This record gives sequence, structure tokens and C-alpha cells, in this order.
Amino acid sequence: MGRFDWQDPFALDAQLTDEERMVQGAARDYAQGELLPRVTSAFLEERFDRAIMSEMGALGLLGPTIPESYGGAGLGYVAYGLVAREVERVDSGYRSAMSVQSSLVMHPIFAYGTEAQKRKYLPKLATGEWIGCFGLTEPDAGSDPGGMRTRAEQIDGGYRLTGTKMWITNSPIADVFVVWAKSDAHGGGIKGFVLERGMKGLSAPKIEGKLSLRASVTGEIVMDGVEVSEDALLPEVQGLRGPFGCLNRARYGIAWGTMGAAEACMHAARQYTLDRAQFGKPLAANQLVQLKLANMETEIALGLQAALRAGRMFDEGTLSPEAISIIKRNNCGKALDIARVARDMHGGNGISAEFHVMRHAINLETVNTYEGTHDVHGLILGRAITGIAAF
Ligand code: TGC
Ligand code: FAD
Repeated sequence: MGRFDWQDPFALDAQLTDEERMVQGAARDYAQGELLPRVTSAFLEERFDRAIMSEMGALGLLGPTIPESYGGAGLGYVAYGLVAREVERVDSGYRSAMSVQSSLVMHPIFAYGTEAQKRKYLPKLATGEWIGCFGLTEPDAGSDPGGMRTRAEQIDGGYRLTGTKMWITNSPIADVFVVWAKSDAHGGGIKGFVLERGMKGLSAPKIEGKLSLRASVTGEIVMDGVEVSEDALLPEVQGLRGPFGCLNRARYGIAWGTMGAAEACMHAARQYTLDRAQFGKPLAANQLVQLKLANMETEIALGLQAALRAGRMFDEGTLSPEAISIIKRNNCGKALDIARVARDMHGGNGISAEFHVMRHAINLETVNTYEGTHDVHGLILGRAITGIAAF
């Protein structure tokens, strides 16, 4: 029989390739060495440091699955997931910045764009010189993006875009805006457009006062008759399958990322309860405490193994959107539960920023909501199981 390693019970590490282990190690060193020391002040001051994008770019963490010929790292989806796990071990907001750039901005330009668009945008997005954002959600269309009101009206030589996107990660600091709109020229079908900072009629006000994901900047995208030429259109896709093709990738990455946050919380709770004594013995000597740690250990081990399996299927081309819903929903929900319990196990210290667990818990409230809420992924699965859409 093998020996039990509580930090890696199913020997996940041994299931990785040398290249994947190397990427994981580089991402971990960067996250622990460069991101962890600055996250608390960034969170408290509600600030995202733009330099983080160039730092990630320099390490090849942006668009890791995009081919090297366009500035990406040409890696597989397991490597991408491992990066998400290491970055979110520090903060969900930092993983958000990475996954929006990679899955929601670089992927659609790569998959749906023209050769000229790929050459123009991808290399600069890969280095972090340009920051991108993805506008799907609107004030009146969140879980139901098909209800979007943003319109692209055909004009001579191009389009005029009008509408508002809401809750958009990185929009206030973005150079490149991938937005989705109903296009008159395409029978009212949903089309993607690439807009650029400075275009007339385009603004991206910051949303202030978030109590979650405070180390990530979030804003609106206001398009007040933004006129663009044909060059701005992503020609190769039409309909919701366009944005959903991007969301599949980001949701998959979140399944890994949330397990990183959960691991950080579990490891902190373990150490804290070993170190702190009450009633004459370490907290960790109590059955109730051990049961909580055992539950965390179990959910993390299963969640990571499922994410790894999904990554292998992604690379083989056999992963379904519904399987992604299973891991996005379950890993977010379990990570949120784990972070809340870890917060509780830290007692009063648990509410202090210094101990990190409450920051993870309140971040995971957002992660449980964005990219399809916990319940919406339940409904996607319900539809697949019964054949009946219950939205
Ligand atoms: P439905 O009829 O199901 O589908 C419409 C069309 O889309 C296709 N499709 C997919 N294609 C690829 N991948 C998927 N996962 C797909 N899901 C659907 C489908 O085949 C169909 O294609 P076609 O060609 O036949 O038209 O659409 P519906 O309107 O009934 O959708 C319902 C539902 C619940 C599935 C969907 O609306 C949904 O997933 N809602 C959640 C919205 C969401 O996830 N928003 C995320 C916004 S972005 C974000 O949160 C970024 S946060 C980033 C960060 O900071 O990390
Ligand atoms: P709603 O859709 O109004 O849902 C509210 C509640 O109703 C939820 O509990 C939901 O599960 C439930 N509900 C909805 N429909 C049903 C139903 N049919 N049956 C039962 N219950 C239902 N979007 C982007 O496009 N780009 C981004 O970069 C981005 N970044 C974000 C960053 C942050 C910090 C946040 C908070 C959000 C971000 N989002 C982004 C938006 C996010 O995807 C949406 O908030 C999410 O999809 C939910 O939409 P909503 O907020 O309108 O909630």
C-alpha cells in the first residue's frame, strides 16, 4: 500500500507531465513571492496593480494555451488549470485578471478573429502590455445573456454600437474590449466586436464599494454610439455559442482556481488549530475540528482530481460544457463552504485581513456567482439530465 500524503492524497503531482510541473512551480513561486506580499493592502485599498499583468505576461501566464506564433505559450489545458490554482491560492481577484485576459479576451480573438486581428492584439495581450476585458453581462441581462439590449447598427463601412455592460472585470483599465451585441446586419444575431480605449462614445466607469474581489477592478462598459469599421467585427462566430465558447474555458479554469483558494484556507486552518491551544490542548486535538479538516481534505482531493480529468478531456477534445458545469458549480460551492468554515476555525483572528481566510471567503461569494451562478449551472445540468429547460 502507498503512504498517505495529506497534501496530495491521490498523488495528483505524479499524474502531471514534467512540463506541467514546471509551469506549476513557476506560477507558485511567482504567486507566493510576488502576489502574496501585496494582496492584503491591494484588497483593503480596493486597488489592482497594473504591473501584475506585465509580470504575468513575462512569465507566460497570459494566454498559456494560445500558440507561440501569436505570443502564447502553446501549453495544454491542464497547465492552464495549474496556473489558475496557484494564482487563486493567493487571491480570486488575481486569478480573475489572468483568466479574463486568457480565456475571455485572447481566446475569442484567436478562435473567432481574422488573421489581422490575431496579429494586432494577441502578442500585446500575451505580454500584458495591453489589458483586455469581456463584456457580456448587462444591467438587465445577467444569467440570461440572450436578453441583452446592446445593439450594433449597420452604418456605411461598419457598425454603431449602443448599450451598457455591467460588472466587467478590468474594464476601467482595459485597452481592448471584447463586447457582444445584437447586430442588425446579421438578422439580430449576437456578434462579437473588439473595441479600443479612446474610441469616441466609449467609457468604462469603475464600480466602487465592492465588498468582494477588492483586489480586482470591476466596471461598466458604456457604448454611446461607438462607431467602428468592419475590422472590429469578430467574423467567425454568431450567436451565444460565441461568448459561451469563451466561458467554457474560463469556467474550467475557475474549477482549478477555487481549489487553490480552498487549499490555502484548509492549510491555514490546520496550522492555526495545531498552534492554538484552548482547554489545555491544541484545537486540532478536538474531534469536531478534525472532522472539519477531514471534510475539507475530501472535497479538495475530489475537486482537484475531477479538474485534472476535465483538463485531460479538454486537451483530447472530449470535454462537454455540462461536465464543465459540474466542476465549476461543485468546486466553487465547496471552496466557499471550506473558506467559511476555515474562517470560523480561526475564531476572532479569522476576521482579520492578516489571516487571509475571510478575504478568500468573501471573494468566493463572487466566484460562486460569476461565470454562471451555482444555481444556473444546476439548471444547465437539470436540462441535460431531463431534456427540459427550467430557466
Ligand atoms: P441556449 O439555448 O442553451 O444556447 C444558445 C446557443 O449557445 C450554445 N451554447 C453553448 N455553446 C458552447 N458552449 C456552451 N457552454 C454553450 N451553452 C450554450 C447553444 O448550443 C446554442 O447554440 P445555437 O447555435 O444552437 O444557437 O441558451 P439560453 O439562452 O437558453 O442559455 C441559458 C444558460 C443558462 C445556459 C446561459 O444563458 C448561461 O450559461 N447563463 C449564465 C451566464 C454567464 O455565465 N455569464 C457569464 C458572464 S462573463 C463573466 O462572468 C466573467 S467573470 C470573469 C472573471 O472575472 O473571472
Ligand atoms: P441574476 O441573473 O439576476 O441572478 C440573481 C439570482 O437569481 C441568482 O441567485 C441566480 O442564480 C438566480 N436565478 C437567475 N435565473 C434563475 C432561474 N431561471 N431560476 C432560478 N434562479 C435563477 N460579466 C461579464 O460579462 N464580464 C465580466 O468580466 C464579469 N466580471 C464580473 C466580476 C464581478 C466581481 C461580478 C460580481 C460579476 C461579474 N460578471 C461579469 C457578471 C456575472 O457573470 C453575473 O453577475 C452573473 O452571471 C449573474 O448575473 P446577475 O448578477 O445579473 O444575477
